[in-house]
Amino acid sequence: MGAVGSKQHSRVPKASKLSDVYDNDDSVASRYNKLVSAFKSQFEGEKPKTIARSPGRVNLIGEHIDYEGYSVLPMAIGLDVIVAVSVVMKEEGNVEEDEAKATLSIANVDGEKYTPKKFPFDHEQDVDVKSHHWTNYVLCGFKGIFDQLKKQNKLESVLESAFMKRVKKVMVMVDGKVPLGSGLSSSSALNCAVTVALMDAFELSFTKGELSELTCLSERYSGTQSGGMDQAISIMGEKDLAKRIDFNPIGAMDVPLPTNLTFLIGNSCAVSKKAESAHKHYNLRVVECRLAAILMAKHYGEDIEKAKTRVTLREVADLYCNKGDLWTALGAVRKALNEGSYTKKQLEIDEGLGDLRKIFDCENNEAFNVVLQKNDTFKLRDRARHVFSEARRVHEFQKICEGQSPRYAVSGPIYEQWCKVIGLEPDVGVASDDPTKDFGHPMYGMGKEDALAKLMHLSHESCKTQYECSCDELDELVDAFMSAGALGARLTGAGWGGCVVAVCESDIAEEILADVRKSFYEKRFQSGVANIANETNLLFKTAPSAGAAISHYDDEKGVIV
Ligand code: NG1
Repeated sequence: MGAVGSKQHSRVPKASKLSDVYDNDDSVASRYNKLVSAFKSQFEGEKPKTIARSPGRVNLIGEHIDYEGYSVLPMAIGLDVIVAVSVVMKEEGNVEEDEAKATLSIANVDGEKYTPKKFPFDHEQDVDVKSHHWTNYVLCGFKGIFDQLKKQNKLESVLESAFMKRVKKVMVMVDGKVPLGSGLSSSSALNCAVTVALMDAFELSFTKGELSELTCLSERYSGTQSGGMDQAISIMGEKDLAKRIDFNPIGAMDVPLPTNLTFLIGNSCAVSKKAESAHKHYNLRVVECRLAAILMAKHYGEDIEKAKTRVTLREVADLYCNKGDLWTALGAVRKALNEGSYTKKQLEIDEGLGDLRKIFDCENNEAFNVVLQKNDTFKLRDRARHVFSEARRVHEFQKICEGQSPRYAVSGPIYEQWCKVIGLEPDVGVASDDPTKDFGHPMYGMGKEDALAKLMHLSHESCKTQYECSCDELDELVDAFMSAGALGARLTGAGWGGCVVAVCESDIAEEILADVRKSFYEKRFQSGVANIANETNLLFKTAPSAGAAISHYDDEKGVIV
């Protein structure tokens, strides 16, 4: 079966009953009831109108390449964020109410841990990135809706509409089940669920593609230079299908996964504090990739001022590397970029880039400003090597899922070690005049399952050694899955903590879970690093789940309609 089903032009589906979205609606029904009661008690008896949900995701392959323009291959998971919203309108002819400023009140079912906050109903307010309150992501979603209207030249007319002029207060109640800081994209699930709920409550309608793009951009208000994968799969995910998410323009193609394989998720128990550490992790990588793109453009003879306008590695590879051929791009990396790190001085003076702050528009971009203030060295070759090789692995992974025989895996340096783990003889490298020599290892003749697993494992090695976004706990958990009999395992999401995704033959999934529980989690339960009460959210099987959905609450029937 070929890649089909680009769904960006369709709208978020309306769920008329919970079983439209969830497999098990008993526990889900009580969760929705709890959301509704929390809403009523927080907002003095008001009733919710719209309830939207948007899921977390697990990325099967394609890490840290979405912001470089390359396709990634995630699937939505069953864990999601649900958001109940209602809008109270000003009473007609009530002068006092007419003059009062409208408000946006945000609360959480777990109000002790996630305290409520009230904001003005003002889409121009700033998100306070210096204090990392969970409601920041709700504000991102709120602002994104108006940004989208502006982009569509509809902002003025919507603001002047009878509906918007009469808004008195907007109430938002949230319940999240995606574990925080785990690489399963809790932040985007929240941002997307809020955006979809508010869109519906404000009587607006955007396509899935528009929602994916606007939530990608709006999440940047929280301080990370988000790439777009998480929001796109949260909005466009579908039951039983992984998706290849493309960018510029955004799209989601169905990728059927082999039915005899099961995907497992394990949380490393190392929390990745994405927003707080962005300057030395995520945003630093975005900066390094851009610098790599600029130096590659310069290597291809571009005038320095022109080269400085290059933003992504893909842009440069498409122009100069045999129309974006990834093998050629990998070869070019070795010629264009030095091994090791560049200092700021080397980049500004020796490479002639001038003030880096200007390139990254630091006056207007605080996220990049902090990166340049806090870092003096930038690794470019390893980062670019990861990006191009990972993009290639995504391509191979999709093709194999679609039935093509395995061909090449683009490997990192410890390919031999991996062969030992799964008991294969290391392949002989490819011809020595081939630019792919450091990276390419044939997979001819390999079974589909082993080949997919191999790609996942090589992806982890590349994340670990080239992109340096793994950590000891993630590596230990990858090893625990492999020793337990998984075919492949890798960190998923941004890394530096968070989760591992592993793949195994379905009939031994339970055995593997039991083994990993013993080898990785038992000691953590004992030491208190992990909470045993939370066990089912730490280690579990997962399958592709539905994406965002909208439902409406009917108080009389007391159900979702
Ligand atoms: P996490 O931090 O795991 O949700 C982040 C980015 C993605 C992508 C991955 C790395 C956001 C919201 N998400 O995911 O776009 O770049 O890292 O592949 O920033």
